[in-house]
Amino acid sequence: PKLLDAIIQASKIDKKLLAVLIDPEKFSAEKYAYFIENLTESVTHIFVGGSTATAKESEVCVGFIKAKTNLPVILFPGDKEQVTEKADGILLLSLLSGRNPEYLIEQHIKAVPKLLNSRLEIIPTGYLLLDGGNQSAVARVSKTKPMRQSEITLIKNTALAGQMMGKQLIYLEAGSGALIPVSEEIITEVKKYLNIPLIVGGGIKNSKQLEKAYKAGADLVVIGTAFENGEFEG
Ligand code: 1GP
Repeated sequence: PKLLDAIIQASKIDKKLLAVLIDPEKFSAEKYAYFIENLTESVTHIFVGGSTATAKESEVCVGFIKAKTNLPVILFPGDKEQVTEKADGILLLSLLSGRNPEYLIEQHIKAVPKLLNSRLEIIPTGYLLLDGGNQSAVARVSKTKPMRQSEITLIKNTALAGQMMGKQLIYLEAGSGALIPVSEEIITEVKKYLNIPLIVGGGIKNSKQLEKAYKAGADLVVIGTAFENGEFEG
C-alpha cells in the first residue's frame, strides 16, 4: 500500500503533510486550473470529496486534477457515488462519532461493486466529527451529532476503538468551515495513545493554526475552504 506507507513513514520521521481538499460540487475547470498549478510546495496531497457531490462531478474533478498534478489524489467521499477509479486511493471512512449505520457500514457495502475491481488503494479510516461551533454539512447529511470538544476521554477512546478495530488512519474533523478547529488539547491527547497517523481538518485558515495542529501532533492537516477562498498563504 504505497499511499498509506508514505503517510506512515512521514509520521515516523515527523515530516508534516498537508492536503488540499477540493469539493467536486464547487469545482470548475476555469477556477481550478490556475489554483492547482500554483499550490504551495508544502502541499503533499489532494483530497477530493464533498457532502453532496454527484458521481459525474467527482469523476470530472478527479480527471482534471490528475491531468494537472503529480500529487497523489485521494478520495474523501461523502457518499459512495463519489467513488471513481480515476483517483489513486480512497479514505474508506467509518463515521465513528455517530450512530447512523448508513455511515458506519451501509455505504461501504454499497461501494463494494465499484471498489472490488478498481485499482484504488483503500485506506480504512476512522472518522470522528467534533463540534466546530456551527452546524456542519457532515452533521446535516449524516444525521449524526458531533462529539463535544470537551469530551476528551470519549474522543480518545473512540479513536482508539477505531485503531483496535483495524482502522489505518484516524481523522479528527471539525467540519468544513468550522468556527472552532479541533483543539490542540484533543490532538495531543489522541496522538499520545495512537500508533497510526492522525489527520486533522476543519476550520484551519492560516499558517499559525496549521503550525499549532502540527505541534499538537497532527501528522496530516486538511485545508479546504481557506484554499478555495485564496486566503491561505502557505
Ligand atoms: C473538511 O476537514 C475538511 O472535511 C476541511 O475543512 O473547509 O474548513 O478547511 P475546511
